Amino acid sequence: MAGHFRTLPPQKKSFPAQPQFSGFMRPCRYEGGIENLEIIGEIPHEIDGTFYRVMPDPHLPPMFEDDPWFNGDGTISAFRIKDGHVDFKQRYVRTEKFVREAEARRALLGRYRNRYTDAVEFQVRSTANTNIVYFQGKLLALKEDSPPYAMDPETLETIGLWDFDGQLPSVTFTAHPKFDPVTREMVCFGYEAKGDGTPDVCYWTVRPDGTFGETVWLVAPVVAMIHDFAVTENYVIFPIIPQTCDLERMKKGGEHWQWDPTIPMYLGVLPRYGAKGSDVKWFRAPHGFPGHVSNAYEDSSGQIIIDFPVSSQNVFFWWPDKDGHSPDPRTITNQLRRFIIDYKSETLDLPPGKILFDADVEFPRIDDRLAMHRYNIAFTCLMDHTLGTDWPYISQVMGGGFPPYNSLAKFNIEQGTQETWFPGPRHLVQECVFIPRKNNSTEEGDGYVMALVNNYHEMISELIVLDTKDFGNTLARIRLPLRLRAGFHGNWVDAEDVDGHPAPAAN
Ligand code: V55
Ligand code: FE
Repeated sequence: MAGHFRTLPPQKKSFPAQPQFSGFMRPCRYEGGIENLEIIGEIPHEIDGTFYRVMPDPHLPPMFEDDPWFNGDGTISAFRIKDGHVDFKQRYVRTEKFVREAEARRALLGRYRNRYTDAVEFQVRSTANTNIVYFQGKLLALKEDSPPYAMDPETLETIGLWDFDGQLPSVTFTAHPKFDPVTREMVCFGYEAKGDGTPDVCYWTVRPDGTFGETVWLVAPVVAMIHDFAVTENYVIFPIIPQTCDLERMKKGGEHWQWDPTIPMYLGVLPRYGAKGSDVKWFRAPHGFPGHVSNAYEDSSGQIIIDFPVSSQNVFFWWPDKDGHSPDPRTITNQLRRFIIDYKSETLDLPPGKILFDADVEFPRIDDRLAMHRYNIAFTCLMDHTLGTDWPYISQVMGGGFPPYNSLAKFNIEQGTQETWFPGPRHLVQECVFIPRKNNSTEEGDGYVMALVNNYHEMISELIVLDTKDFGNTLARIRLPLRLRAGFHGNWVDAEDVDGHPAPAAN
């Protein structure tokens, strides 16, 4: 039976002396609330809503010393912004892992996505640590190996596992569902959708009333990670990350993932409506690591345009190749590339994609009113070594984690122009969100950008607000009296949006 092949190691009383548990990455383990956060500058009073974000934050010392950052317990932070004030709240998601470990006062879940290393048998291994989205009045805390956990958006109490009233067809659920601003559907998929090591992918849509629309089962050419995906009016696209799974390795207690430099970067394209699984076409771009999708749409001739950062290296360097090789994390860069795909094309081979900007970027965000439609503006995290970051200082206190980003960028794709916001020499940035301006402005990208930044000088976190019309300047810097570790994704839920998502902009 799963999980009982080895004796339970004693529980550690402190966190391992590893970069991912040190410095700014030391676990926060904080739940609570703070009203009226300190603000430097002014938050425009028209901003009325909540910024939700999630970070992996181990509640207890992990079973294994080398436990990766990706395996920490999901912690949801909420910043409620109204009348120029900010109230902060934070809670762990009460996953099965969290609840059972808290009760046992010890780690019971073993390696990342390897149930064979667990101390007990879990129904669901989710850490709920990757994304937090709003749907039908609830928050869904997401981890791509499991169904969502639903949470109360006001109290951040965990409601429980969410299977959409028994409709969920897949055992897994992506951390990156897409929200159609026109049809109001939530477009979803799961991979390893029939369990660990299965090549099955399930694609489905959830209508705004919660009933399921399309459900299509398809088969991937490799069992590998599909972290994000893309949706247009008529297609869904699945980019495959060349980190592959081997069930036999897992059964021996090894890692779920291994980097495979020999496979191409597959892009699976499926018609969005009325498709069968056999309608999927697996296009092949040159080997590379596809990052988070900026946006995708169809041009006037029906070709699919899809933009995402690509790295030539293994971004998940802590899962090396079969020989144990992985790149020095300081050398990993990503460039935003544009791929153009004709679903009807005879050939499945694609060129490497056009580099849109000569810049090292990740975590692209857009004006979500134009999701799945022609767009022109992307906001991203940026690494620019010319900006004057104090690396000798930061590197002593930052701890381990993702490739760090020292600034935010606003890109205008058609014009080829870039604007940059730099937080200062002892700061690094996390993923941003875009908030549309309220005065009936439907101009793309007109509004505000909000992001959490890490202040290494004071070892605190700050939430910053920028006006996209004056991108280089800081409108407001909201200082937390505490430090929040590196997180993944977050989303803005506006008080004005009936269902938490913006209506389409005039296109
Ligand atoms: C990602 C993050 C994850 C994960 C798989 O950024 C992929 C990508 C925080 O966990 O489990
Ligand atoms: Fe992600």
